[in-house]
Amino acid sequence: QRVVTLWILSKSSAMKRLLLLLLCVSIVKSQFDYDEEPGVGARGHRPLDKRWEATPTLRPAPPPISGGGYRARPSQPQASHLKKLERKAPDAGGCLHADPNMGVLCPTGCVLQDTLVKQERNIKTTVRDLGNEVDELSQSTSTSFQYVGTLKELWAKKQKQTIDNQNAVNGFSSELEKHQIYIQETVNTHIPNNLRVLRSILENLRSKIQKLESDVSAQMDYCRNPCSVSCNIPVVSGKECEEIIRKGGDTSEMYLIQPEGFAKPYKVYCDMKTENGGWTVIQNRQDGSVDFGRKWDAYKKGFGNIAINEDAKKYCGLPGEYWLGNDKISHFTKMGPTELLIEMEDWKGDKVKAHYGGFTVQNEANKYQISVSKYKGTAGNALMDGASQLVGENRTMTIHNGMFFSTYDRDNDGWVTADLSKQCSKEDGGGWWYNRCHSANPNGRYYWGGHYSWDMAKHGTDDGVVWMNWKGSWYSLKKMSMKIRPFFPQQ
Ligand SMILES: [Ca+2]
Repeated sequence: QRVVTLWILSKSSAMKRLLLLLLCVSIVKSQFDYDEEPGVGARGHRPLDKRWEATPTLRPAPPPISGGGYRARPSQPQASHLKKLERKAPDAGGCLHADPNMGVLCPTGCVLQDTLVKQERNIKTTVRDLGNEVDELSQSTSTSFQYVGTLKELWAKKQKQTIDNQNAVNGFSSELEKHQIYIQETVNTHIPNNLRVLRSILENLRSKIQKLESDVSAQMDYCRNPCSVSCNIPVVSGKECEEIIRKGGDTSEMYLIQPEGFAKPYKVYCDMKTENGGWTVIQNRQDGSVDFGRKWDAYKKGFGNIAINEDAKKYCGLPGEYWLGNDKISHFTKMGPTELLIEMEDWKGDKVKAHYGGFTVQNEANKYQISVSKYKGTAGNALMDGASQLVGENRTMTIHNGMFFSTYDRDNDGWVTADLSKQCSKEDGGGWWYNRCHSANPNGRYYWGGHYSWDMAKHGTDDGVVWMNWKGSWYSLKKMSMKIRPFFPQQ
């Protein structure tokens, strides 16, 4: 079949050119497939342009902090009436007429004849008179006939007029009838249907409006005392959540802590249930209520809402969206060996986690350099191994371990180019330990619903709340949280 196709193609020079063009396109396409189509296929990594750039070298992660720590915790037709004329038979008798032309006289008929002749004269006169009368009568009759004829004509005209009128009336009536039927059908069928549809739309809108109104009033109530959220902070405190749980604070809520050597006590959300509790939450995403595209200083000090009120409870039992702050995180991890638990959830409710037995963040002078170790979990080891979808240097340039912290106003990332406008934090939406650029982007932009695409992103890059090793570049997670705890031997 291919031979035949080629033979047909070779018959036409225009087709030849088309074939060549297709070949070229497929060659170019396969090159892009290998080396990532710019814009559309942009992912966590930024492929190297070998003409100008040298292969980046991985920055070594600082050694883990050792020492200190805790010991193990315990759907019809009209008929014509024509009359036939009757004929009477002449009388049979014995007399003959007086007139010889009319036959033989009977023997006793002479007297009868005279009488008849006399009578005949009288009769003739009478007949003449009668004839006159008949003439007169017939004259008057013909006048009558004429009159009758005229009357008949008039009547016929009148009748015709009547029939015409009747026809017109009938025609008009049937027209009216049609209209009436149409109107009735419309009224009986369409209007109730339309009314029903409109009514249901109205009901629907009404319930939506009611819901919105109640949401608005609930929000108004909430906003009336925005920060004096009646959160009773528990009396029990400690240098972090682990110490609090050891002191008997076993509900997950907001506590006040003061780590050793830290200038002031601060509020933090403690998770006292997950994997035996004692976790100090340092990062939390759950509804997109807080903007994570912030500057260096904001990331240094921390931002967001530590905790929110749980319905009908006096204490803040639910975490808010926040970033604890790089200074606090750094200080915490330097008190002793620290472990990091990253939990995430997609929009269907599936959950995975990444646990790092070792987690250290250097101080600001050292650009909050990150070090993670001892991975175990179900999310995939993005921080240490890079994106599992990539290979070679494209993968290694997405490793976060050993990277400095970057924000859009301070570029410390692993993307070193002559073009200073190229910055991971600017393109990927948050403050983070970007390399060139990421396999994990927990502080990225929050996309409602999960799937998003390059044309929705501000810079065409995968700037969502991403963990590539689990959901790839173009899926933004519903929930993501990072919590830390002093590392201690488990029982
Ligand atoms: Ca850079």
